[in-house]
Amino acid sequence: MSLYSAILNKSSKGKKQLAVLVDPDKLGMREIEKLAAISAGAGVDYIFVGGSLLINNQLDLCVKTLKENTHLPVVLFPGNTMQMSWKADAILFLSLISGRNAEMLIGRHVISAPYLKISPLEVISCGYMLVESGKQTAVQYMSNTSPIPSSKNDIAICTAMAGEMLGLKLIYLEAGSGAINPVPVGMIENVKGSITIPLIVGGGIRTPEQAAETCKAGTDILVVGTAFEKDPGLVKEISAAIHNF
Ligand code: 1GP
Repeated sequence: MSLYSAILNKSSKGKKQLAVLVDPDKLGMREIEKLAAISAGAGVDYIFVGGSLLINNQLDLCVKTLKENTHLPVVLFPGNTMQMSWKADAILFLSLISGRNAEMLIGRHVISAPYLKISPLEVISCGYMLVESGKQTAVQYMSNTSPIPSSKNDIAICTAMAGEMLGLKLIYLEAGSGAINPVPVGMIENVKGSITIPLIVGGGIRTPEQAAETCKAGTDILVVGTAFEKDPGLVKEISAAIHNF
């Protein structure tokens, strides 16, 4: 079964899914091994790999280490076209539909398409939507785009609807890594109510309570990175909070 079919299957049954985000620049291989082992034992659904930059050139090694230490699907969540590894299982082919930067909407995709075509990666298209979250985040700066204001549910709804109508397979509401404020619950509810494809939400989730609230609002896949880098013990707690939801 393809990864996307598995995501659709779980989402259609109302099963909440947790993705642990690993940024190869922020963790050493020992820490990655440990996080992989904890994730596998805690019922995590996916490992996402990516970051705004790749300073250490450790992507391949990071994916290999993850694959050796867990059976979980490893999904590339690339900050740019350099972040490719054939060792992963799938890639989120992100189009930054909240912005008006043509490079992020389609330009980079044209460059990477022939490479992805011959790769063994499952390519899953994803409408990526940045939401204002209290301060400028790395992804806003690097993408040179403005986020959707957190109070503008109508803009978020229409953007997500357009993404689905264009044939994108997932919508990702992103507050940004380490965001002060996560995506507002009201915006998640509104967006979820206006699309039929699975909804990913991430950025600034630090507690099991926030995780449960986010899932209750309609998130299908919750992504957490920073909180797990600081305290890998939280993986178990947040996984329990969303899977027993
Ligand atoms: C960032 O949504 C992810 O792209 C996760 O954010 O690091 O704040 O958990 P955090």
